[in-house]
Amino acid sequence: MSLPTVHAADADLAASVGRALDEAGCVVVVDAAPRTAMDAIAAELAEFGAHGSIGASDFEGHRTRRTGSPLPRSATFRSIALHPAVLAAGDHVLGHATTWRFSAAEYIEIGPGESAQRLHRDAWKYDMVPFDREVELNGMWAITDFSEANGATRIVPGSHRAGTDVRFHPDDTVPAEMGQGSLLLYTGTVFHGGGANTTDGWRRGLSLQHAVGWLTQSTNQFLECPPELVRTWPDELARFVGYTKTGNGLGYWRDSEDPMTAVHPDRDYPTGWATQRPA
Ligand SMILES: O=C(O)CCC(=O)C(=O)O
Ligand SMILES: [Fe+2]
Repeated sequence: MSLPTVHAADADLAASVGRALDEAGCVVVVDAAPRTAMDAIAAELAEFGAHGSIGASDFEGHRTRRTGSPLPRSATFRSIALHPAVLAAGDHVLGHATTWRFSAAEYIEIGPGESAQRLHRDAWKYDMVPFDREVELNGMWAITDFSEANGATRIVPGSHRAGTDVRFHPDDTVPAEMGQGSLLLYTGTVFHGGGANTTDGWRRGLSLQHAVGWLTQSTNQFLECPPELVRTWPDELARFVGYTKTGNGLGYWRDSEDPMTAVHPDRDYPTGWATQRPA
């Protein structure tokens, strides 16, 4: 099985993305953003690379640099975090929940000589609980071109349907080869892993995680994106990073207040536990 691809200019992008995710659990959205946007993200994050960790574990990679917190650090990433393909995919896969939201993003630079990452399901992070539905919709922006040789993410299409005891072999994988500016989207149950980099260049990607609102986010968004920072962002982005009520009585603060009152104390928001879907 090869990876389904949809062009970002597809007249019915949401339906095409949804169909691919149903069938394969993954899709490559071709030319989802201009190459210049990818170069801008790389430039904006470059100064933080020194803080990125190398060699923390086999899983994280000993020749792989991971730089966190791209939302507050990259204005260009903020401008595409709510990309129509991401919203369509999230609504399709996680629309069963009252809300779904951003969970984390990480700039992953796979260096020369890195070996392939162990195949995994991202949703395993939730203590391997065998959820009866998808709880994550994740992705990877190609900040550089992704080739099999430079470590393109390897995916097992269709593995979202496999039972909890099934494991896959690297031979079962397909490299998500894509040009700079394309976007791989996949559900939390799809087996995948970073590829081996046999070139002398770096494979740079911006990994995305989104989850249903009733699960803890991977990175603590309220520390990374505090109210005084989020105040300068569009409301829909503030909601997306987590300033929203969700479920049946989750995410409010103080006296049943909407967390947006912490972002905009001058505004009135309804109180109470009821969820307001993000605008
Ligand atoms: O770098 C990649 O291509 C994938 C990384 C990944 O799947 C992860 O760290 O969970
Ligand atoms: Fe992963």
